[in-house]
Amino acid sequence: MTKLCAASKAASITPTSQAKLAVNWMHTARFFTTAAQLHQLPAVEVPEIAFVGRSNAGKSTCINTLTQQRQLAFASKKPGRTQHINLFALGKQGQMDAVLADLPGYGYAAVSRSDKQRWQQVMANYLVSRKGLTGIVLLCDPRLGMTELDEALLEVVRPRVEEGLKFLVLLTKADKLTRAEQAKALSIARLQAGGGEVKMFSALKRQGVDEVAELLWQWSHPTGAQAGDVPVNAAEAQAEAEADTDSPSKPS
Ligand SMILES: Nc1nc2c(ncn2[C@@H]2O[C@H](COP(=O)(O)OP(=O)(O)O)[C@@H](O)[C@H]2O)c(=O)[nH]1
Ligand SMILES: [Mg+2]
Repeated sequence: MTKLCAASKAASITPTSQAKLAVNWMHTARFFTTAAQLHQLPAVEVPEIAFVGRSNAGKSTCINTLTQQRQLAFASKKPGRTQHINLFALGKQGQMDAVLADLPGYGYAAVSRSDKQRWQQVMANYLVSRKGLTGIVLLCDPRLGMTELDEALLEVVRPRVEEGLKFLVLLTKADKLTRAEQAKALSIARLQAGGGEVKMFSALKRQGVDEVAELLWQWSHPTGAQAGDVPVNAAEAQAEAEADTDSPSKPS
């Protein structure tokens, strides 16, 4: 309780402390539930952020890196086998304030045509009609670029994005590209995403981790954090950030 008060007394949240708060918030992620069909998913009252992308794009690795948990989203050695929508809860225990949804990867060649069609349908239903869906992170291996399937997904969500659904394209495995290649991949993806937000990410180098955590925090807390909403360890991060530096607001 005292820690929450300490956080709420902070005059303002600086960019660095906000990133720390967001990173610590991501670390609260834990398994919530799993379902094979949209109608089997529970309704949730908090913002939900979906991670989508082709098999092997680096989705599981990205979720594990963002949440600093090795096995949260199973980094499958057999792409296309995780055919469930998995939900992870974020926020202090007993006070879930957002949900991450890990959707099955698409485009895996060895999956039968009927399985592919079934999954495209489940995914499209989810993206079009899931209530509470606040944002989508589309992961894409920049060495492949945005493929037809990614573009089909963009088309499916376009009406919701026009109505305010948040959207981020994350170009993964940045460590495999030179700086020049990264710059080129970013500009191509920005064109394809129609001006939407695009960022580079590397789980290996931890590139983009703070920025993505901060963006997801902002998507989930559009009016800013209320003291009571701040998870305990995020509040700790805030207090630490205040103590870390010779901040002018620190009493002398
Ligand atoms: N070099 C590098 N490899 C990565 C990165 N992220 C994922 N990978 C590799 O890409 C492959 C697919 O990753 P995975 O997370 O299972 O992809 P998913 O099918 O989209 O969930 C695995 O061999 C990962 O080790 C990254 O940032 N850098
Ligand atoms: Mg995976």
